[in-house]
Amino acid sequence: MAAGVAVAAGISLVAAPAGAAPKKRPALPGDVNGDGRADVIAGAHLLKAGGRSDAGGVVVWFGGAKVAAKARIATTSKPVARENVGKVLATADFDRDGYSDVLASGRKKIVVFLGSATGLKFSKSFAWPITNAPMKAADFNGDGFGDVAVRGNREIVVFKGGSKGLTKSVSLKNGAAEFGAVLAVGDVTGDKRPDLLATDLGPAHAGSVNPQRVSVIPGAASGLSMSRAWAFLPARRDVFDIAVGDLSGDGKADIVLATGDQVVVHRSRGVTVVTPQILSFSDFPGDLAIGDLVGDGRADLAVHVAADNHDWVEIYRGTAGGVTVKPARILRKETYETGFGAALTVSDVVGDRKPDLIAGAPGVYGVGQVHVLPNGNYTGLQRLKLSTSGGHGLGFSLP
Ligand SMILES: [Ca+2]
Ligand SMILES: [Ca+2]
Ligand SMILES: [Ca+2]
Ligand SMILES: [Ca+2]
Repeated sequence: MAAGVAVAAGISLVAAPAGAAPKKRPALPGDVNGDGRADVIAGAHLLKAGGRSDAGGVVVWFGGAKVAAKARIATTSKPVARENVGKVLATADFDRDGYSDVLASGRKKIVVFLGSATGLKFSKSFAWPITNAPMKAADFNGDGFGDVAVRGNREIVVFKGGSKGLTKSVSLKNGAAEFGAVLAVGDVTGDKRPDLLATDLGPAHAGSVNPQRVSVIPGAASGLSMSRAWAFLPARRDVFDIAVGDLSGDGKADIVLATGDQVVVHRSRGVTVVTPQILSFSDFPGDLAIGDLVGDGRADLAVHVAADNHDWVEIYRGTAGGVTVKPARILRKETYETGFGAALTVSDVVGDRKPDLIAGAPGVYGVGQVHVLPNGNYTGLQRLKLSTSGGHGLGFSLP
């Protein structure tokens, strides 16, 4: 019998070849310190660092039953004035060492920070044609290493994770001038692999004559490829945020678009989307996030709404047909001008395996906080602050 193979009662066990190091289990996305709980990660693009104004950086608070109050700040090794690092963030374990890493945008650059037991550490920067480049991370090819897609010049560049970190793999193009202007991630096709979603144009594209087509580029073992992509034309062309999650509970992630005065829910059929459900707003819908905040096993939709210097978040319960017409919950206790919810994400930072709502609150004069609402409720609310003299501008961006 070959070494490493044992056969007993019809069951065979194949051991790892001698000498092969066991592969580390990748960190949960957002678990920077590798303790099994996602951490709160926020961009602080107006942070003063090394005496340089608006150099920017990334802040992490470690998750826990009570999220650690200590803000751990990471900046580049040589902060540059007005570089605004951290306006856009993406997180995954790019080198599969058990610590989630962060890619952050800057002025004409993108910056890699690596996770560790003590927080994020600057790794390297790449020159980049786009400032504040949209980016989304996920393990698109399913090899356990986090990958990341970043909008470039008339293309989306995919960096593949590996034991040495990120390396450039493919360029995705479809001829659109602003391909990737809005990016999102989720398993729209229902094969348990994350897919990348990308718009052709930004919502403010000057002289836009074409509808703002949305492409779905399926994740696959061979990586992302336009050859498998499909697309649909939303009725609106002012889509500025896309959230993806299985609201209907059929195993295929549904696609929700935020526009100037509507939220448009397209249920996924795997290779196409159905005629949308439209939620109309008399105020202004903003950032979107999806996760099971109601706790019924089906994902729900959180919508930031803004009106007259006042901001709140509405939570719509997922249903077989999309979402409920009326919100199941309205989170509206903030005073004026906090910008509560201007950035939203859903992540289990408390560590009870139920998703929590993380809401950026940029605040007046860009002082800013990040609010943690356990399971999307005020009970147990934590307001995280950045306590440095030069700290401003926190809470605009979440991965
Ligand atoms: Ca953690
Ligand atoms: Ca890592
Ligand atoms: Ca991968
Ligand atoms: Ca679905």
